[in-house]
Amino acid sequence: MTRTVSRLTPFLLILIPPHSSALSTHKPHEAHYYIAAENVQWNYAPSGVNNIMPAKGIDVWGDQLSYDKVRYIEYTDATFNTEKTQDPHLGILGATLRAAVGDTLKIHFKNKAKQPYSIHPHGVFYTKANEGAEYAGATTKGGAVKPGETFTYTWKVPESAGPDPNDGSSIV
Ligand SMILES: [Cu+2]
Repeated sequence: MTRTVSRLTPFLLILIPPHSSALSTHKPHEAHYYIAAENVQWNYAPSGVNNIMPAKGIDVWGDQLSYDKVRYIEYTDATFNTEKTQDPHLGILGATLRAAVGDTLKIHFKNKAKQPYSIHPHGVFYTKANEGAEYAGATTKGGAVKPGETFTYTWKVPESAGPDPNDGSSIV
């Protein structure tokens, strides 16, 4: 039996301040990312062992370990042919997006999955068209990108999105 559990996998948005010493020469720029939503089979315990809570065994995942999922996979460019390698410890998580205050993120999103998907960010500025969310009376193309279609989100990183002086050097 294969259960269909299509849930969005989250991605990381790492924001860094403009004034930290390492970034004192940072020039605001556009950061382009190419991300596709794709149906995959995801195995929650490929080792056959529950490495999180061994005493609970592998039954915590139900009667199987692999499920239909949708992942956000990063590619090198707009052809969406070559996947970027991702650190294995990120597991099912989607691409890590990095930006500094003053930058503009351009997220080229292609829906290779079987139903509509979007990307909705927190911590950045966006217009309604770039919000990546749908709710009553606010249907946008980017809020539900149809299978086979592409949408480019534009998100600006304002100073208020960066860490305050007493925060660490980056925030997630
Ligand atoms: Cu939100």
